[in-house]
Amino acid sequence: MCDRKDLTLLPALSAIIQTFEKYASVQGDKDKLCKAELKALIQTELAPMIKEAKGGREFEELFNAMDLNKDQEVDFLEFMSALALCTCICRGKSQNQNSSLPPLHLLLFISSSSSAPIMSGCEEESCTTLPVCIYGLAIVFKSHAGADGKLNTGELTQLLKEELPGMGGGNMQQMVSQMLTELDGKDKDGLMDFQEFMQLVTVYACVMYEMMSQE
Ligand SMILES: [Ca+2]
Ligand SMILES: [Ca+2]
Ligand SMILES: [Ca+2]
Repeated sequence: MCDRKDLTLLPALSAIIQTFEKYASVQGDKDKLCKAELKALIQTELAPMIKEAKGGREFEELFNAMDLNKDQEVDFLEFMSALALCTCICRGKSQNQNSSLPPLHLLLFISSSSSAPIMSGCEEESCTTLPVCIYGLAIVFKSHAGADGKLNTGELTQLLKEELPGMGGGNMQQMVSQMLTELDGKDKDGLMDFQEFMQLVTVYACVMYEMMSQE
């Protein structure tokens, strides 16, 4: 069975990157998902997250929503941003914040209160599936954020130390306060909520993606 303690940030991100690369490299630009590649990825990897097979017009809407720069391809930043957004919507953190979100709902059905639908799609040999990775990111956040559901300086420092060892080095404190300031959204509360955390994860994942694809 899936052991939640095994779901840590780096393996989850690395599995997300590998999944993206697997599908993006099928045809054309190997760093971008064309429509056919995205469709294959969603149908194969996100099946447990989708209520029913989506096709035709709904897929077009989804693709257009994900393709932020309108080059008819979905690159890793766009892909990761969509996953982050989905995860936030799942947790009900970004409700009524952006009216242009609806197409992304096509990807979703994760219940904000229960992990059962995702974990039910987690067979013994497929613990690194995309939905499980996404769920893992939420677990990482939740396990550090405490009762208020937000990360303060100490909690973020602890999270980074445990999940991203080697990061920050001697300037950990400075880096943490910079992160908190830069990613503090509209609420400006000096704390990192889940949506803000997912922005951090997105940036980090993109850096990781660059590094991994240069190897
Ligand atoms: Ca491609
Ligand atoms: Ca694009
Ligand atoms: Ca905040």
